[in-house]
Amino acid sequence: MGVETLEPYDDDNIFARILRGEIPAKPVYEDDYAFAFHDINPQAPTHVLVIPKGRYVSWADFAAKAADAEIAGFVRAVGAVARELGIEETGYRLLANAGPHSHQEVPHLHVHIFGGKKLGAMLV
Ligand code: IU
Repeated sequence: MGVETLEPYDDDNIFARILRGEIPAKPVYEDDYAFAFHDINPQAPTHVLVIPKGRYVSWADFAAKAADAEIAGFVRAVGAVARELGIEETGYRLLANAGPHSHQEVPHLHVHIFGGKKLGAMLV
């Protein structure tokens, strides 16, 4: 079910359950601040989601509430994942949806990493 408005954090959202190990995911990377896994419905040859371990709905929520170490750790993790996926040289796209206008489906902040082919021009 889609998000109707940007809501408070829901501890039963699917990514919270993945973080708790209640639902399996195909892991790519993990450290103290972030977990990365393959998207279940890939939109590109490489399609990985990177999520912070903390309880944040959106980028703005994260930026407002997270400790500096969490922010630095998450940003570094996204970079580390792109390198580990081997797409740093060929290129990739980052995307973070927030709220209903963006079609955010899961209300736990996630950064999509798309790559592995020449992507289409950015659409809004
Ligand atoms: P969005 O930015 O909230 O629209 O993206 C949610 C993504 O989460 C979407 O690409 C789904 O395919 C993906 N996903 C997943 O990888 N595993 C799941 O169990 C569920 C969604 I639900």
